[in-house]
Amino acid sequence: MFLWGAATSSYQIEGAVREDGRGPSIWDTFAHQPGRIRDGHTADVACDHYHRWPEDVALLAEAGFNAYRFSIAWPRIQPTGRDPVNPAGLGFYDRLVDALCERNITPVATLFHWDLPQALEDEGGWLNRDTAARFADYAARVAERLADRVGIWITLNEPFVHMVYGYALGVHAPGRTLMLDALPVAHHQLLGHGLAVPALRANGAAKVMITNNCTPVWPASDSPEDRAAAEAYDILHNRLFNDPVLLGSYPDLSAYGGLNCVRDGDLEIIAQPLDGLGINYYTPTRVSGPGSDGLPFRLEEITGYPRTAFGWPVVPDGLRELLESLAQRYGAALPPVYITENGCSYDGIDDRERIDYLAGHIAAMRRAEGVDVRGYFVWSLLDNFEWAEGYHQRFGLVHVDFATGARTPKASYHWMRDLIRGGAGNGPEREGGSEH
Ligand code: GBH
Repeated sequence: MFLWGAATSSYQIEGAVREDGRGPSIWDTFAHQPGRIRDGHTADVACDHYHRWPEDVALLAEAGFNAYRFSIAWPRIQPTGRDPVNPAGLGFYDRLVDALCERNITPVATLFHWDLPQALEDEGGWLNRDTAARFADYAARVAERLADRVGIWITLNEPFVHMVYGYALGVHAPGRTLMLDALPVAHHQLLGHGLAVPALRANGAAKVMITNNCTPVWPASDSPEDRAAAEAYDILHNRLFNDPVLLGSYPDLSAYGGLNCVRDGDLEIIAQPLDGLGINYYTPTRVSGPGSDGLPFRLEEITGYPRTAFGWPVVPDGLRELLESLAQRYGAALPPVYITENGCSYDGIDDRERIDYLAGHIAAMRRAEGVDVRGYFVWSLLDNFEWAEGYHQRFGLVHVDFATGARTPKASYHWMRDLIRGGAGNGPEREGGSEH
């Protein structure tokens, strides 16, 4: 059965950051530092999902979603990043998973959506190889409790973004500005993924995958310089995370100074066979080359497309292009693909632009040839804490009034419900539902 779902992440929706024994995460620390988040917003309360989750499960059910992608906050499970486990933290996700199952909604659980326990950051975070082993232990603890009911496990969400925004540019937690010295963060996250896969399966996990955010890379012109820049950017953004997982090898990273922290046997650990590949798609990336700062590329604006409220260009066919390029590059090594995030920021409850966005991207997904696409998850169920933007960007199918917590389904929510009811639930290939 094709999975139609909505996605969220723990830090962006839960709030209740000091409740029931949760330890601090790097995002609590970061959001409370002055100047980090637009207007000084924090996620201390966010959507208050920690208390309002029954209402959110009801919203999923009423829309007809048969899957829900959420993430588990590591510092609720292991407040310091290691045992002992905090039973109240596990209990929260246990009740959530039960409620989803009662409504016939497949739980899709992400283990790491960037909220690392602060205690592990104090030991170097993902720059420290040991964090990979800690992650596998945490994965085992969660699976012991939930694997009998979770349909799909996702180890990491977007290790590229966590490395670049968190450790290279410092615009996300933990706020480090290491530029190319951040590269070990890629390897240690991937190693954590590779160690977690067998830990999850040993504890009963049915399906395991990773979610990478991928982007089609467009050279700004046909010049050899721009084409070389596009290839270099493709290596950093897409292949650095897909190649080791699917092929067991790193692409040529010499333009970035190489990876010096890889030990014998690491790539075998990372290249565990997977049950799927999660792909988050938002926009293509246009580059020219080379950059002026020692980088082999320069990011260029994409013109000639509409933009979301965030300013991101809306390029639905980029999703088809991306899926087909994955099929071409990886061939038989490409497992079934799940679009684990796709969505946009727009204001308002009568959000016709979001309907156009979703309709365009779902149509593009259906056009893609040579890829076995098994699921599509809208980012996001709820308006939520959009990282460095605070509450300014609204990605939800459901509007949240952050003063009261009140939820109001938007036009796009009703549109998704009609799409799923119209028979789209039977497969990605069928044209279901109404185009408004
Ligand atoms: C995801 O990251 C996250 O998983 C999720 O938590 C987040 O809330 C959601 O997306 C929305 O941001 O400036 O036009 O070149 C998305 C990663 C990185 C994708 C920046 C778009 C830049 C677009 N994004 N990227 S553009």
